[in-house]
Amino acid sequence: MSAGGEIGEKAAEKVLAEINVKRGDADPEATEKLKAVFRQWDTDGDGIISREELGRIMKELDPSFKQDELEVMFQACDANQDGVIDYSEFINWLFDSKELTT
Ligand SMILES: [Ca+2]
Ligand SMILES: [Ca+2]
Repeated sequence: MSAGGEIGEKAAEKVLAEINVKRGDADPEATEKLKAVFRQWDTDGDGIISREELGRIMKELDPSFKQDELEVMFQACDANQDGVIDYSEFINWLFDSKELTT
């Protein structure tokens, strides 16, 4: 995929490790955990993750995370490039859209 793939992938692995979910694990419990993470990241509760929200979270996960890395990663996550990350883009990012297309 794009140049953001690697940075995005590392971050995704970190997130999955935090909630103890394996990549591609589609059981209901894993889905519930991911939903909970999405809600947690969506701090203003509007159903989407903005650049600012993602930036805040990544800084929390990794204080050395840089703004330009965030930019690259955001581009990688925002598949339809409307400037925000919705739930399906979030799932595709964490679970690798190559294997999970729905
Ligand atoms: Ca939001
Ligand atoms: Ca989007």
